[in-house]
Formats: sequence, structure tokens, C-alpha cells
Amino acid sequence: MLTLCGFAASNYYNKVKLALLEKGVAFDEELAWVGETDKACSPLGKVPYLKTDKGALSESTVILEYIEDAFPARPLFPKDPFEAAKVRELVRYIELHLELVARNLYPEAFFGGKVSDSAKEKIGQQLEKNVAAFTKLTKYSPFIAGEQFTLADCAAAVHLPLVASATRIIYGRDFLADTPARDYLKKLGERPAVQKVNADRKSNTEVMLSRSKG
Ligand SMILES: N[C@@H](CCC(=O)N[C@@H](CS)C(=O)NCC(=O)O)C(=O)O
Repeated sequence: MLTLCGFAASNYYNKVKLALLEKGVAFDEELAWVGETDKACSPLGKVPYLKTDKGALSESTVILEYIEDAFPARPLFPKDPFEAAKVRELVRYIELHLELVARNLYPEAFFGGKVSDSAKEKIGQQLEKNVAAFTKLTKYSPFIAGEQFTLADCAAAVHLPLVASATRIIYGRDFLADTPARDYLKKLGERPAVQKVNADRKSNTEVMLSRSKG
């Protein structure tokens, strides 16, 4: 049995949860807030981590790859090795070149903190460049890597909305607005698994915010 540990307000957690739901793999959830994680399972204290019969795994994309290998039914990679690599490429762009850059804005965008004007300028330039490069790789036909729902859609479903809202809040302009991302995300939101992830995210975000106030 698999146990996904972390909290549903976390986009990294939700990426793995979405893949498990889409694949129809059974799993339990164990609530672990940042600061309350099991360091034997996730040595850096990050979420998510996955407990399996063989031991624990940390790092969301490693967990995704493990789930694909261990549960090959309802695959989230194309069969063709090159097409599968294109999916991995998109996942990497989303995580490394969009999420990790935009993340520097979150303290001010979502958590009442402050990001310096010089940092905002630098992050904005980097994000513009990265969004343009990322857009060259996307297909939206109808899924982000092509005809099949893949792990790249799991990554896009959780990371792109945050990039859009953080840039809208900080720069007054959604950096993904000139791409098909908005319509695509709306369509993805019709999938039952995405709806479940989003509903759990909303209720857990309220708990998270009330914890930080209390
Ligand atoms: N590279 C990690 C990133 C996970 C991550 O940063 N998770 C956040 C929650 S959304 C976290 O645990 N932050 C606490 C920390 O970095 O100490 C992954 O892909 O799993």
C-alpha cells in the first residue's frame, strides 16, 4: 500500500496525488505539515514523500517516475521513447524554469511578505524569457504534450495556475495570458481527478492559513 505524505495545499504534493488518481492506483494520505515531516522519509523535510512497502521516497518527480514504473497500467508516458522524453522535458521546464523562478515571488504574492523591487525586476525578466521558451515546447492538442494525458499535464495542472496568479499579483499581468494555458487549464479542470485535487487543496489551504494566523 502507498501512503502519500504532506498537505493538499502543496502543489508538489498535488502533482503526485493527481497522477495516482488518474492512474487509479490506491493510496492513503497522511497529513504532514512543513516542520512536522518524518526526516527519515524526506531528509530535507520537504513534502511530498511517499511511503511504500519497500521504504520511503522523496522528491515529487522521482516519486512520479516510481509510480509509473511500479504501476504500468494507465500509463502517463507515451510508449515511444522520444515522445516520453519530450514529456520529461516539459515537466523539467515547468518545475525548474517556471515554478522555481516564480516561487521567489510567493512570499509577497501569497504570504504577506515583501520581495525587493530589484529582485522583482530580475525574476520578471527571467520568467518572461522562460515562459517564451516553455511555450515553444507546448502543444495543447488537447494536452500539453499532445494527444495523450501525461505526467506533463499533472505538472502543468498544479504549477501553471501559481505562475499565472503570482505574476498577475506582482506585475499586474499574467505572464501566461498570451498562451493557451488558461483555456487548457479550464478544460483540465473538468477531469474528476483534477476536481478532487482542487477541492482538497481549497479546504487544506484554509486550514494552513488559519494555522499560520493562530
Ligand atoms: N523538489 C521538491 C520540492 C518540494 C517542496 O519544495 N515542497 C514544499 C511544499 S510546497 C516544501 O516542502 N517546503 C518546505 C521546505 O522546502 O523546507 C519536490 O519536487 O518534491
